[in-house]
Formats: sequence, C-alpha cells, structure tokens
Amino acid sequence: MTEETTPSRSADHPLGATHPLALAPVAAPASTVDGFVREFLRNLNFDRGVALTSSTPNDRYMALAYTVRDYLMARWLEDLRRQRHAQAKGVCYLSAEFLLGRQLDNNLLATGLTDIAADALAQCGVDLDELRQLEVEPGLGNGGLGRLAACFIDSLATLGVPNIGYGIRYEYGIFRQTFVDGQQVEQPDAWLTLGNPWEFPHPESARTISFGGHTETYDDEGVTRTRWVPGWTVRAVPYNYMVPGYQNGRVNTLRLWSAQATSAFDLRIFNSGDYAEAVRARTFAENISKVLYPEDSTPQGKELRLQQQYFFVAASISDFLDGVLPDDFDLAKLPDRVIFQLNDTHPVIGVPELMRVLVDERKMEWDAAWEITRQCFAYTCHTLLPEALEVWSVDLLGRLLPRHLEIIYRINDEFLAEVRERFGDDEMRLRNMSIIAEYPQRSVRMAYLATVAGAKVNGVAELHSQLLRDKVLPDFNEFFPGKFTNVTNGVTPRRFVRLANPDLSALISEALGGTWLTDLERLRELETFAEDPQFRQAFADVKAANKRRLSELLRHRDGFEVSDGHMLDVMVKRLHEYKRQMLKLLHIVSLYEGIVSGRVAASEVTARTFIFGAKAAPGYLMAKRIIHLINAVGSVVNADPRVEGRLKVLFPPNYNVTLAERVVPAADLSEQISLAGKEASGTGNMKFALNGALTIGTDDGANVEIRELVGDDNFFLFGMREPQVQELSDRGYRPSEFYQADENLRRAIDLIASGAFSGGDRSVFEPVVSNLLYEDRFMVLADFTSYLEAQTKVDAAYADQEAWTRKAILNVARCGFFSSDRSMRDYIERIWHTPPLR
Ligand code: 26W
Repeated sequence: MTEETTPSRSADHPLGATHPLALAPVAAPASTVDGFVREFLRNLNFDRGVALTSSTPNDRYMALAYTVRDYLMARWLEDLRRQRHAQAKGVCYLSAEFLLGRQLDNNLLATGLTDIAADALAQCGVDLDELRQLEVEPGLGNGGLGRLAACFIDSLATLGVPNIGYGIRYEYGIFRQTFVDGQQVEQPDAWLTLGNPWEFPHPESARTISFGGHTETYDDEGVTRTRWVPGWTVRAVPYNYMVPGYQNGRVNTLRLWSAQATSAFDLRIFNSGDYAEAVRARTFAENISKVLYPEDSTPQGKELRLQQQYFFVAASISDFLDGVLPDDFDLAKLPDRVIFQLNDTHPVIGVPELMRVLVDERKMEWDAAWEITRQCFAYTCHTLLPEALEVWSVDLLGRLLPRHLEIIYRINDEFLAEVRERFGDDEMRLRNMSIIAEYPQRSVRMAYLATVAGAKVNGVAELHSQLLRDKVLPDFNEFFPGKFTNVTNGVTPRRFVRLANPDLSALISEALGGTWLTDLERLRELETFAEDPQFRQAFADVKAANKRRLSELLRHRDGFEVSDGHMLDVMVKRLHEYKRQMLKLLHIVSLYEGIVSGRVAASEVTARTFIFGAKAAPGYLMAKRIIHLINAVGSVVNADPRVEGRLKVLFPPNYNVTLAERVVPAADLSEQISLAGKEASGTGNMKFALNGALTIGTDDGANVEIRELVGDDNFFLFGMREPQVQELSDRGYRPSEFYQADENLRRAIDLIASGAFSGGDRSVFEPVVSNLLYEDRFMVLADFTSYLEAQTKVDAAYADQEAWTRKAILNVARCGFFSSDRSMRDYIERIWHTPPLR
C-alpha cells in the first residue's frame, strides 16, 4: 500500500517581505456601529454571495458569525505569533469531547461587541436575537466531562495561558432526544447541515494515521529496532476553532480532527475495477469521526471507539511535535514545552504513541523516551463507578495497534519489576497493580496505564480524589507517593453567569463594579448586600424575570404552561441510576399520592413545578424506562384537577447546553441527589448555586465543598454519607426493609406498581418497581425518608421568601471558588507549571 506523506512545514520563506502592507499586523475592523454594518454587509455580499434584501436568515446568521470572527482574527494571529515566538510551555488538553454550546454570544461577549452588533443589525432591519436562535450548538460531548473541557479552554484563554484543545470533529454530536408516547427516541444531530462559520479546515495540514498490520525488527547500523508496518491508514484533517479569552485580546486554538479516506485506502480496489466497493471502503475510513458515542459511564469496548481514540491522539501528538514545535527542537526538552493533559482514559493510548514516536521514529533509547513521556502526561479521572473504567481487550488492541500493545507490555513489565523490587513476590499485589488484567479476559486497564505514566493523577473534587486514592487505586498511591492530587472542578462564569443570567450580572456589577467576572472570589462582597432589603428585592425580581423568560421559552419550544408563583425544582443531568432521578420521582409521586388519597390537603403543599432534563444512553434500558416513567407521571399529574396549581412536572426533551443556559438561572431548588460516593464532582451543582438556587443534596462530589462554603443553613443536606453507604452495603442491603418501614414510600411505589401511570397496565413499569424492591443498587429506598424530611425543610424555608432570597444571595456570594479560572490556576500551579504568557 502506498503511503501518503504527512506534510512537514514548508521551509521558512520570506513571505510578504517586499510589501509594507504584508508586514503590518492585520488590523481588526473598527469597533463602531458603522464599522460593524460595513463588515456585516461585506460578508453577506462577498462570502455568502447575496444582497441583504434577498438574504435568508441563515445567510444573515452566517454573515454575522463571519463578522464577529473577523474581529477576533487579528488577536488570534497575534496570539499564534506570540506563542511561536515565546516557545513557552503550553497545555495540550486531550479530550474526546468538547461540549461547547453555542458560539455566537460567547464570541460577541469576548470581543465586547454585543451592543454594537445589536445596533448595527437593527440598522439593517435585522434582529440579533432572531439570529442567535438559528445557531445549532456543537454538541460534541455527552455531559459533564465534555462541558468541563469547554469551560477549561475558556478559562485558559482568559488567563492567557498557551493552550491547544485537541479533540474530534464528530459529524454527528450527541443525539437529539425526542419523546414518542413518553419514550426516548434518538434522532441524528446533523449540526453541520447549514455550514459552520466557526471552523477553519486545513486539509493541507492533514496527518496520516495508521492502523493494523504487524511489527518487525530490523538492523539499524548495529542497533536492533522495531518498526510498525501498518495495514491501513486514514487522513486526519484539522479544523481550527478560535477560543477567545474574555475581553483580554487573547485567542487560543481548539483543533478538532476529521477523518478522511486516503487514496491509498482504496487504490487497490479501484484498480481491480470494483468502483462501488472502493467507495464503500472510503466510508469505512470516514466513519471514524462520524458520530460521538452516546455512552456515558458505560464503555462498550467497541473497536470504532478505540479507532477514534487513537485517531485523534496520534494526530494531535504528531501535530504538536511536527507542526507546533520548531524543526530543530531537541525532544529531550519536551517536558519544558508541553504537558498533555488526559481528560479521563479516552486519550491514554497517547502514552504508548509518544513512546513509539520517540523510540521507533526518533530513534531514542527506551529509558530516555520513558523519562520524557513520564513528565509529559498527566491524568484526570472523572468517575468512581468501576464499570466506567475503560479496558481494551488485548485481542482488539493487538489487532488494531500491534506496536502499541508491545510497548504497553514493556511498560508493564518494567513497572511490575519495580513493584517486585519494592514489595517482593507479592503475587496478589502484582496482579492487582498489573496494567494487564487477566480476567474475565486479557485486557489493558487504561486507568492503570495512565496512572503509571502520568506525572500527576487527579480527581475532580475533594471527596472523589480521596476515594480515588484510598479505594480505587490504593496500591498505586502507596507506590507513587505525591502523585495523587485533587483539583476541584469549576465552571466558566462567562457562559454560566454573564451570558446565561444577564440581569443578575448587571445587578452584581452595579453592586461590585466590573471586575468580578474574572475574579469570581469578589462575589464574597455580596454577603453584606444579602442583609439589604432593597438588594434582596432586586435579586428576587431577577429570579422572577428569569422564571418568566424560561416559561416563555418552554411555551414556545414545547408548548408547556409554567405556572406563576411556583417553586422551580430542577433536576437536569444525564439519566443514570446512580444520579437517582428515581428518588426525585418518588418524592413527586408521594406528594401526588398524599393529595389524591385525601391524606394531605392540596392547599398545604407548596406549589412546585418540577423540571427534568436528561438523556439516556440509547442502550441503557433501565434509564430509558425511567424516562418513560417520568413522562408518564407528568402526564397524569399535569392532567389531574385535584393537584392543579400545586404540582406540575415538565420534562422538556433534548436537554443541552443551550437549554441549561435558560433553566439554570430560573431555578429555585437544585437537585444534586446522587448516592454518596458515586458522583465524582458534578458541575451543574456549581452552576445552580452561582445563579442563586439552593441545593438539596447528598454529601457527594463537589456538593461537599459547596455546603462547606455556603454553610449548613443555606444548603439542604440529606442521606447517608459515603462510609454509611459502605457499611450498609457490607451489612447486606435489603431495599424491601425500607419499603416496609416508610408508609409514604410504600404508597408511592404501590401507586406506580398499580398501573396508575400506565393506564392500568401493571406490566409497563414492573421492571422499574422490581429493580427498586429487590436490587436498588444505588440505595434510593434507603435515602428516601431522609430526602423527604429535607424536602419538608425546603418547603418551610421557601415559605419565608425574604429569608430564602437571603440564602440564595449567600449561595452566589460564597461560590466564587467554583470558577473554572480557579480550577485552571490549581492545575497550572500544581500539575502543569505553565504560567500565563504576557
Ligand atoms: C463510555 C466510557 C465513558 C466512561 C466515563 C464515557 C464517559 C465517562 C465519563 C467519565 C463520564 C463523565 O462525564 N463524568 C463526569 O465528569 C464530570 C466532570 O469532571 C463530573 O463533574 C461528573 O461528576 C462525572 O460524572
């Protein structure tokens, strides 16, 4: 098979040296309304090829996006020049997911052009808000992990730290969720159909990525070396995206890879005359970046997924070594120039890949290469569920990446030799620490590989990091003292406060002045305002306005009627049993049952609207049943006149970043009710608290830190702590005992079992009921009583609106810690050592 060459950079050529204009830095268009109008119309005419009068809304959206982009261009080019010039250490953030959300507003905010753009468009008879709605968000992630990556690159750009985000340009992002008869039906997310104005493809810089084949040794002037003779290749085409800092003149790069067939791929088949087969073969290659795997927390071990992982990581490492570093760079100094941050185990195949490049291609000694590799990677773990820890069968890995498997074996042999040296022939320990698992099938434990190779290993909240150290990887913690650390997650206040909650932002700016958005600890100064009745009123007005904005959206989007004056009780996150949407639902059913059975007067129940948002992995049947049940309960409750004006259950389909930006600022109560010890961190919890919702939550993930910061009086804690969970589990958990012991619980479950939410058909939700009664892996029933007590406290607190608002303000004031700027500073100081570039 012929090799397609990966281009190296062209030799330095004195480009532009003869014309003065070519030497001058590119100038941004004038930041005036007139300047903006001119740019907008120019883009409409010259890039879209249409006149304003004959333009479609999409033309206008695209022209607007190009215009905003043009304003960022000078800064981007300047930043690229600055970074090339400085040769400073930077972060390569390797992540299979970047859940970016819409770009237009973020980029308008970054440039400070929002008002100018609105005025300029108005002068053209165009409504900015209308164009905003046309953007299809890039949903290139499943949930928390992908959104975290997006927050992190926002913060790095805002801090002025050199960073390239590397990932995959999926042609289809996370599926679009629809409900048919209350059940989830997935639709493809064809987000690129109308074009994507935010990306810059560079096919000329494509890299060739190899797969399959075999390895062989050869004599290289007396040295025996190994080379990989691949079976097939694909082209990785980079698409660059701008990642602007917040009004600081800085723009970093996000580089997403798209797979293209190489001509080598199908040449043989073309030559044999089978045209149709040859075209089919191209599809095979291009499938690699076709679709985001919608599995969250349950790896499927699919070959295509491993192909995706290697594809983007190999392209990224090659891009950095051959494209970003100067030609004459001494690779021994690589740790001074880059840290590759592994966002969970998905990019861990990068470890043997860097070894392969250094040893096989750059002909380095193994030990020297390992010394470099050990310093160039750091690993973040995002889970505690044992089933979420990725493993790849040796079979599959050896077939797809034979050389990498050899390298992994050698890394493991040398590592186990060291363990043996320290602890002797402790067979149990050796088995427990081996990167290769033998049962139930021989496979590579990617988290172990990452831990052995990583300079640092971190969890994403204090509790999570502690459990990671003490329960998941205790032998490694003992073996590598100082390697394990914590960096508590954060969220970007630009998107999740300033953009999502403009009225609150204005109120804060009025109180504190303008700099809080990049110095979020300044929110502390709001504490005194919590005692000011006038400020409280203004704060409550903002919340009420946000609720109205949400109702309007839901009316328009889903035909929902949101009742006035209700507490908005919100649970939005992926559907997973450990997150316990069932617990929330049992609360609702219990309230409903109380009223309709006549045991509780409707007038005594706090009026609440419950909002759910959740996608289930398409193959996760129990999660899908729970979605069905939520919708079924909603249909019955919302149609029952006996609870009218008291209880309402809304489940808008297709929860995504765009919807989050509207739901979060409107919420009164944030549901963070996972079983203690299961939610690594959570980041939605932070978004809600920063927008003045109070949390009802377990002692889990970052809830622990939220509660410590906001204070017990301003947080509704319930449920078992992690050690109690462990204890109960050790003792032998029998959910039926809890069912027997709590009358409310019994009645709620019985009502579901009776078929009350399935037209009398008891079979529909029987699996859900059985699962709760006989298995209940995440101890929903054990925490139910405590949850209901806490909800009663919520009702009491909500009855005093003044006091509630005060608590809400204190939540905002005390959650500045959860800015992703702070997370980034932590990584920079303790793991990356990559100071901002001035
Ligand atoms: C299919 C394999 C797989 C396995 C795990 C896919 C995705 C995962 C992730 C680790 C799931 C995830 O998104 N984890 C979440 O990461 C967030 C950011 O750190 C945390 O806030 C959440 O608690 C954690 O569930």
